[in-house]
Amino acid sequence: MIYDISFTDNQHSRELPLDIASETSIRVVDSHTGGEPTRVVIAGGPDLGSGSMGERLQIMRNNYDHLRSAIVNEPRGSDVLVGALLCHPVAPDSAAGVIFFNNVGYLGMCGHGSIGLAVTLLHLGRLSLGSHRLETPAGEITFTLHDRNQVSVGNVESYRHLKNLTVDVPGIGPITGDVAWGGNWFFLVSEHNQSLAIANVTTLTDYTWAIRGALEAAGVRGRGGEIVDHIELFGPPSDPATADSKNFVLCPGRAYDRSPCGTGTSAKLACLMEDGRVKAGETWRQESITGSIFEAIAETTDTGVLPLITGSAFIIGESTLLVDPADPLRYGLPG
Ligand code: PYC
Repeated sequence: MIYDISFTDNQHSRELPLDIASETSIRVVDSHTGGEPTRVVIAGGPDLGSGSMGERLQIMRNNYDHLRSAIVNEPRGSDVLVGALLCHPVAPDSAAGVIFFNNVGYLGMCGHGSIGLAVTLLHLGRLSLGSHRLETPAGEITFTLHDRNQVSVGNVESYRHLKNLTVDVPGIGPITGDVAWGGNWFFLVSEHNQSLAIANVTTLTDYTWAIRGALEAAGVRGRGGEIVDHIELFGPPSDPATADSKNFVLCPGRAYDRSPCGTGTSAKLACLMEDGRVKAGETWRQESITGSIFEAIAETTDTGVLPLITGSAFIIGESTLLVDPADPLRYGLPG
């Protein structure tokens, strides 16, 4: 059941010109999902019209990118923060629409962010427990609120695009992986010589950043020509009794995902299922570099898999961001 969801669009337009109002006061709720933060903008965001989430993303990118930076970048945020702009949905039976963004740009979909958004809407009393539809730039997804923290996200169709692709990475050598879609584009690497330990994140960041650069230099792209901007390394779990695999995920702005990455886990599951290593309906437990775990199952379609990702989020703050026109750093440090 949908309660009185009020959306970010036009929150202050009755009293003040939108630009002034939206740059003055932005209400946000912060949560973390397995350690990865989500900042949901619940009021004071820009008016992006009534088109699809993909169309609104383009308007935000073209006209309001300074607000993205103001909301997630330092000094109000940090490189690791993912923003989620709550929007009016197009379809009346959707609970909401959302545009996800980070320190350098926008995300088609975000698994941990959808879990964070769901828990935020429940926390605000705007949604009840149960299943709801959510419109994202990558397509419509569903989420089910099991309780105040645990959420299952029915992600967009996920699939492998390229198998066993080898790129020559300067300073590292040949690296082989798969290019797969899970709502974002991933290069998934299981064969590497890295230790997936939290103490090693600086080295892991440099290593995966080098792989990303090599993919770009080699012209490796997603199916529609999109940049492959998430790099995912896999290794053994800390404890095989609780997880099947541990990952390290490099995000587009060089931050690493503290959660197991919902879209990355979806991409992984698509590859595992195509290889027959996980069957439809079997659970895959993906551990993150910080030790948090998502559980994933999927059913197959003609062209990929439909993953269901389960994780938990916790509310960690509610605040009003103030953007003072006199502040030379009002739009944040550039990402
Ligand atoms: O959970 O899908 C995800 C995600 C993408 C980037 C950061 N988290």
